[in-house]
Amino acid sequence: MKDTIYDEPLERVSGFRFDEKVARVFPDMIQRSVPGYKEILQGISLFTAYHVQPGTLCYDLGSSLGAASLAMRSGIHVSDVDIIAIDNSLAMIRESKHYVRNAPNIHLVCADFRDVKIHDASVVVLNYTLQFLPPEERAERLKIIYEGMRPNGVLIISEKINFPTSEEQKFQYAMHLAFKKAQGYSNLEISQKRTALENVLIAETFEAHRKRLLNIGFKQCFQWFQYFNFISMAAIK
Ligand code: GEK
Repeated sequence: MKDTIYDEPLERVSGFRFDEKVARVFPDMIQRSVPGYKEILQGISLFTAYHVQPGTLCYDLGSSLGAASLAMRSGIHVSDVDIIAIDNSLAMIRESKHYVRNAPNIHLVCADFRDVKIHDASVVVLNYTLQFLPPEERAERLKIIYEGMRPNGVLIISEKINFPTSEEQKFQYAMHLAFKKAQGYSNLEISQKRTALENVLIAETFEAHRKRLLNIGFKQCFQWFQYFNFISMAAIK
């Protein structure tokens, strides 16, 4: 289904929520809004194949319709591995059942991922989810994830980011705007969505992410993907 949520002028644009309307059009919305989304899913499959350990768990935190869980699943070639897919939107969890119904090792959990204990994890994915947590909570949350991971496990974090110089900030944001227009979004749709995401999605720089992950104890942190202001990082415990 095509995303037309913001194509009519709204009297008042309220804060973005992952409700039924969004869940219904989500595959189209994310594909047309996030440059490189498909390539990142391919990367998640490859990271999983390389890092997953037998007898461990994989976590997809903020799983939406389960795309990253399915990507992880395609990379698992060792025995006794389950995938825990967690999202706090009931609409998303309901809709995701259509996508993951033939995948018995994917367990859908409707919960705030901050309330779920992470343990025995060899692969953890935060694919465009951390950006929705208040920034002041992010270090503590990532530390808890780190503690629930096995040595040599991988944490993959994809985020919309900001840049340290105003020139690059302007340049990359203009290119993202061009990307959305090329995907068929109108100026009205783009500006109403931007208003809805203000104070809901809070971006940071790659350097801020990297420093925090290394401070927590991850032994390596690399940026492995970038398409304009969207990046993906891999941190190794
Ligand atoms: C994908 N990873 O397709 N606990 C659980 N879920 C949360 C929380 C939270 N605290 N905060 C936000 N979410 C997916 C795409 S979308 C990204 C992720 C986007 C959930 C929220 O309900 C939504 O489903 C998801 O995180 C973010 O690979 O739309 O920009």
